[in-house]
Amino acid sequence: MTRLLTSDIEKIVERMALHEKELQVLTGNGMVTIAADAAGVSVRSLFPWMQGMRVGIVPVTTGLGIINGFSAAIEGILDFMGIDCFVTEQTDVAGMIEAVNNGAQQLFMADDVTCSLLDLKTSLSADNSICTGKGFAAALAMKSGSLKDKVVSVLGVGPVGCAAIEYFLSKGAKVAVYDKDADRLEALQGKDGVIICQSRHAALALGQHYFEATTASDTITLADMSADTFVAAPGMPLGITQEAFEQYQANIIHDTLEIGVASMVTCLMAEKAAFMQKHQQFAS
Ligand code: PYL
Repeated sequence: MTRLLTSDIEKIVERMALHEKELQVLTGNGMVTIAADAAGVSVRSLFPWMQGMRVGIVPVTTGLGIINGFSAAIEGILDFMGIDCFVTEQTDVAGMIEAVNNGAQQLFMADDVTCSLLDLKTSLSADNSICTGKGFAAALAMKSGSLKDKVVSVLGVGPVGCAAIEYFLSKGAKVAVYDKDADRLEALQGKDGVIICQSRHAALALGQHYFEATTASDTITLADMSADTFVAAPGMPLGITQEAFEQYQANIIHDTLEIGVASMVTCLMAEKAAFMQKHQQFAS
C-alpha cells in the first residue's frame, strides 16, 4: 500500500461535488452507485444500513504517523455520502475509546499497512485495498458496458489488482495479468479465465480495458492508448504518463481515496445486512 501524501488528498473535501460530476460523465453513475455495485447490492437495499451508521474516524500515530488532512478527507467523503461521522480529538487507543463513548457504531482507522472500517456490533470489517479494487473494477465495467467475454488487462496483482480480477471474472470477462513480481503472477497460474503475461506490453496488447494497480508511474503510455481504451487507475502514484493522461482524460477513472472509501462503506454494510439477516433467521 502506497502511503498517501497530504498533497494527494488536500483537495478531496472541496472537490467532492465535482468528483461526483466527473464520475457521472465518465461512467454514467455516481460514487455510491458504483460502490454499491462493487458490493454486489443495490443502493436502495443499502440505504437504511448507511443511515444507521455513525463512524468514529480515529487518527493513528503508529509507524510514519499522521498524514495531515487524512482524517478530514475521510470525514469529507463519508459526509458527502450522507453518513454520520466525526474525527476524534484523541489518537490511537484513547481515540478509539473516545469514539465509542461518543456513540460510534463503526471505527475508521489506518496505519501504514492496513486501512480498515470496523463494525463494532458484528466485528465485520472492510479493507481499503480490497474495496478499492472492487470499486474501480465496478467503475470500469460501467464505463465499458458489458465486460462479458472481453479481456481486461490488469497491471499489478497485489490486493487491489486481485480484488479487481475476482470482480472481472464474476462478470464473465477474461483477465490478462502482469506484475514484475514473479511470485504474485505464479500464484494466479492455472486460475480459470486468467492469462498470465510476461510483460506489461503483452498484457496491454490483449485488451482495450486496462486496470492499473501498480505503484509505478509510467506503466501506461500514450502509445498504449486509443480513443477506445478505457482505464481504471487506482494505483498511486498514477501509473499513466502525463501526456497519456492529458490526451485521454475522458477515458480514465482515477482518484486517491474516494471510490475506495465509498466501497468500504457499501461492502461493510452489504456484509452486515447479510450477517444480521442470517442471525435473525437463527433467532426466530
Ligand atoms: C488508505 C490509503 C489509500 C492509499 N494509501 C493508503 C495510505 O496512505 N495509508 C497510510 C494511512 C496512514 C494514516 C495515518 C493517519 O493520519 O491516521 N496513520
